[in-house]
Amino acid sequence: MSGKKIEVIQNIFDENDRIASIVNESLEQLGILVINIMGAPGAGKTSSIINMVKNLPGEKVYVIEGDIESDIDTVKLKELGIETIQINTNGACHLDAPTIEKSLQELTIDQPGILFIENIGNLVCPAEFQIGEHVKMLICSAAEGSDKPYKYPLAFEKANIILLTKCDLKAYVDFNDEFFLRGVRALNKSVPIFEVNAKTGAGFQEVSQWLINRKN
Ligand SMILES: Nc1nc2c(ncn2[C@@H]2O[C@H](COP(=O)(O)OP(=O)(O)O)[C@@H](O)[C@H]2O)c(=O)[nH]1
Ligand SMILES: [Mg+2]
Repeated sequence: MSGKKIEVIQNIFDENDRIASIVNESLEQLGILVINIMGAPGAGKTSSIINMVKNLPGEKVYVIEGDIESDIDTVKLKELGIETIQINTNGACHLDAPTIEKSLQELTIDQPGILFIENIGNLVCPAEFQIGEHVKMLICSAAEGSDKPYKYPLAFEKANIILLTKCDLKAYVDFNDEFFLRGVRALNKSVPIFEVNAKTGAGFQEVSQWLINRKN
């Protein structure tokens, strides 16, 4: 790659990080904990948000839904009474900080709480862009197979918390716990891993408690 090209890409990352830290600090001052939810398409990001919210009865919750197209998840969350706004990237494979900064103008933040930002379904690019978050939450489903830490290391390396979703499907997809755990620990020695099942809600009380502890 030419020197000029590398310089331009570096400038894009620098400008993104500059705006990400403005978003991060301004929301922290309002008492908002920002969670960047990353994971492959269909990993269970929206289902996890719904289950976490159910276990956060005392908290004000805000959601920003990121999708390439459609407002299906936003409609679902709004029907449950969750304050949600939609971002459509029209092709872009990740959210970035300028997009979040702009979308915050649409969100009425009237009290402290937790802001969940569901990133675009993609196990690669979202891990490379800060969006103002305090916590990077990786959603990885058992159905994706136990080799994902080996194939998509950056997302696992950067995660502050991992939810292993669809644990009810482990037996059907030959999920290898030991192999998965070894892969995660080689990249990230201390990240907490919560095993959950969005069909029954199992494991989400512990996840929500972790978020409350992190916020306070
Ligand atoms: N069996 C099972 N299905 C799940 C679980 N979590 C999510 N799903 C299903 O997986 C599909 C994708 O979930 P969704 O939350 O929309 O994933 P997203 O694309 O990452 O937001 C939906 O059909 C969910 O009902 C789970 O824990 N167990
Ligand atoms: Mg979703």
